[in-house]
Amino acid sequence: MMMMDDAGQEYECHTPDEYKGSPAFAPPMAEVDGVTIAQTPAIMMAVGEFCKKTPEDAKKKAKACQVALDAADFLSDALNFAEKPERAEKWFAHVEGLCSSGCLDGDKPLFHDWSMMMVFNAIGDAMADQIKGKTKEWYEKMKETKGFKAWKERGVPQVPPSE
Ligand SMILES: N[C@@H](CCC(=O)N[C@@H](CS)C(=O)NCC(=O)O)C(=O)O
Repeated sequence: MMMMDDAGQEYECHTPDEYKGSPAFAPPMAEVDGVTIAQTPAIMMAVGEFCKKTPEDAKKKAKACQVALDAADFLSDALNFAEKPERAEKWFAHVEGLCSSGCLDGDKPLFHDWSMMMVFNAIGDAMADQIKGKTKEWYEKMKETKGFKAWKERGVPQVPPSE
């Protein structure tokens, strides 16, 4: 949603129970140009392509795909950061490298920036003391984007409430 709002792309939101399309194991799902996609990184890549928020260069595109998949692993690992703080340290060091090398760019966010932003949305407040340097600069820029502000305004949760 943030990426589409940032791109000025119109979209509709539906609840998972309304879904009657091709096989997809679990929400979130997105219908992009007539094709239904599940799995967050795949959704981000497909929506990024549709909204022209994908690097044109093949090598940069491959790296961007890596970052979207990194973001999914980071979020999954974050569930265990209380028991494994060294994993948090390793992930934040990795993101600092991505920001320092310009791979994550808050000035011109692409689908992989939005993928990583979902992680920071989820854990950024709780782990604010670990967000420093170039990562902090990137995160602050992302929070100032049209896409982030529009998503905040909509008040739609990033994940459905647990039952
Ligand atoms: N790897 C999937 C995870 C999907 C997932 O865990 N979805 C949750 C909601 S956030 C769900 O509703 N799961 C229901 C289920 O697994 O049956 C993704 O990245 O989208």
